[in-house]
Amino acid sequence: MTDLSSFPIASRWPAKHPDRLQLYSLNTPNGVKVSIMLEELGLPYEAHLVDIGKNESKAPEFESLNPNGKIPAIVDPDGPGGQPIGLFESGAILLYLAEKTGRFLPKDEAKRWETIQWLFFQMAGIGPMFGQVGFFHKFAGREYEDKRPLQRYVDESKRLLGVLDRQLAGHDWIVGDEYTIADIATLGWVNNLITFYGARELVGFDAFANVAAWLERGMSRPAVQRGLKIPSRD
Ligand SMILES: N[C@@H](CCC(=O)N[C@@H](CS)C(=O)NCC(=O)O)C(=O)O
Repeated sequence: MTDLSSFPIASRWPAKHPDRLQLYSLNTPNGVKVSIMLEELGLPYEAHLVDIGKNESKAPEFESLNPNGKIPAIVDPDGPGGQPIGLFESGAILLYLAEKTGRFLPKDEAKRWETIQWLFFQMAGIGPMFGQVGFFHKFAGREYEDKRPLQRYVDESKRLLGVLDRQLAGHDWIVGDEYTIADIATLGWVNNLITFYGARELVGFDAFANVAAWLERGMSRPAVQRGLKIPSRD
């Protein structure tokens, strides 16, 4: 029986199956990257809901795993050398799971780096910029009289969608014919922008035909549909 007692997070969110990978998350655009990946892989895992609306990601037990106080985070009882490992930052977790399983990261060296490049594009560009659109369009920032911050992030998001649209021209997935962690990282964010954030018209989404077709392709994957709901509040 695996012992997770060296991870304080397991005292607040106890494992029913300590031999399975433990996911601490919520089904936000960053959270679902990991649940989609785990669903795609079919790895046994246990999902724990961390309610960021109740500041649970700032609890000392959570911050003992992620000092940055944000979901998602994991503990894999079967980490390197068979020893447990804790990880945070969704991009790092996707890379870890891809390397562990040999899936969703191309074997070809050049394609592998291309995938990592587009994963970083999501982490450094799409996520932060779309997130600001959410803040200024849907959440507290909506009330701000000065609309320039909203406009800045809308313009930047449109620009990023244009970059993605050109990259997707002529093929099904971000780095070509292979579905990779770059797609897994990006699908939830694009979906969230036009659904939960209600920014479809604001960013002129329908002008990005390649992105729209790619999103539809991604959303038709059963693992993506399942991952988008894990872990949910209800
Ligand atoms: N770069 C981080 C970002 C994680 C992140 O921003 N998570 C949000 C939810 S999408 C969060 O936990 N927010 C709660 C808070 O900031 O208190 C990652 O990709 O893992």
